[in-house]
Amino acid sequence: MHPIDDSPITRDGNSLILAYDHGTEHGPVDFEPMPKSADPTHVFEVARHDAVTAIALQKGIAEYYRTWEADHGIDDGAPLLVKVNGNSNLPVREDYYSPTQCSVGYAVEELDADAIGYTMYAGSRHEDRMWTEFREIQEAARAYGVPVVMWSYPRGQGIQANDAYSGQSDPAVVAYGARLGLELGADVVKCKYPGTRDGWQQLEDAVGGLKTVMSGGSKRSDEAFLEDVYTTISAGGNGLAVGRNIFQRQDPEPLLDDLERVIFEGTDPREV
Ligand code: FBP
Repeated sequence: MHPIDDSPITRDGNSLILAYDHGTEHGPVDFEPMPKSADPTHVFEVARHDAVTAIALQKGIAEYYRTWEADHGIDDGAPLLVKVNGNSNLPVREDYYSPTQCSVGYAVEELDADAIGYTMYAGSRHEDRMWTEFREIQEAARAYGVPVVMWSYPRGQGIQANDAYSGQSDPAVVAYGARLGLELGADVVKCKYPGTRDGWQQLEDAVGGLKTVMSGGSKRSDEAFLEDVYTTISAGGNGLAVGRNIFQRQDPEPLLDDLERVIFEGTDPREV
């Protein structure tokens, strides 16, 4: 059986992954609009909503999560997706690169991870290195029987220099990144929303049935956000991996209620 088929990170084939790796990727600036979100335990509580099928954390916060669960006697928290690579926006690099900080063995054996996450920057000067690192991660995840979610974000000098592409949000670039998830052996591919239904359809047409989830992006209104999510679901998408649109809200529960209906019941947001 394919590791995603009986994985707790999906429900009826779809997922809502609450991403909370922003302290690594963007820094504390992402917590400023909602200062309580800097406290991981606040977000761990948010992840207990029924709609959430996984919480995506870097190694250190994943250790914190498991300790918090044990200290509070929680045995029904959100499944854990350990993001095994990541990078801050502090270093000066010649191009995009996301180094590995956690082995799959540590994630599964020590953290009891339900899934593994990996960011891939195809188009960067460091693409070759990342492909090699991903190979090791994907093969280790197969050996443990845990699914791999690829954050597939083509970006860098190769994209900028290619006249065929208008940038990292170009639907052709997003679709290429999604296809690489299939080619390289991911179980779910997480992609930036290319802005239109046609753009998401182009991606779906490229992935041969691989599960796809939309990357949340910067905070917008409930209506605009739900509309984007519904657009991807109605074009064949399998859900969402979202951070700022949840934890930057004072009370994310009503939006999670609505997302649950859109993602798992296919409800048009104009009806929720
Ligand atoms: P958001 O919903 O807040 O966009 O989070 C999704 C995510 O992929 C995070 O996992 C990650 O920290 C961030 O976006 C990376 O975004 P970018 O590389 O575009 O800055």
